[in-house]
Amino acid sequence: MWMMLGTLLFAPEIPYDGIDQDGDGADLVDVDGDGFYSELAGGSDCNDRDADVHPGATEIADDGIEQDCGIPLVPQVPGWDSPWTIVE
Ligand SMILES: [Ca+2]
Ligand SMILES: [Ca+2]
Ligand SMILES: [Ca+2]
Repeated sequence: MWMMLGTLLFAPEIPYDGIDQDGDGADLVDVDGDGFYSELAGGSDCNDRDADVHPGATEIADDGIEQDCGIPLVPQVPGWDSPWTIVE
């Protein structure tokens, strides 16, 4: 029984599965430790393996990396043909 419990306590944590493998009281949902939970766990971090990538991060232009996770910071383009666009 205690050996089994010890095994459970020292089991490696598997992120995002809703199960607390390592016994620290919570499932691991922020692997890179940037303070944003992974999208896989219902959070907003689109890359939980890179602490430099999270919503609100400074976007570096033209480097091919989506630092801010594509959280839109610019308003909808006027004139875009959308059923949701209110036409006056
Ligand atoms: Ca887990
Ligand atoms: Ca994270
Ligand atoms: Ca991240």
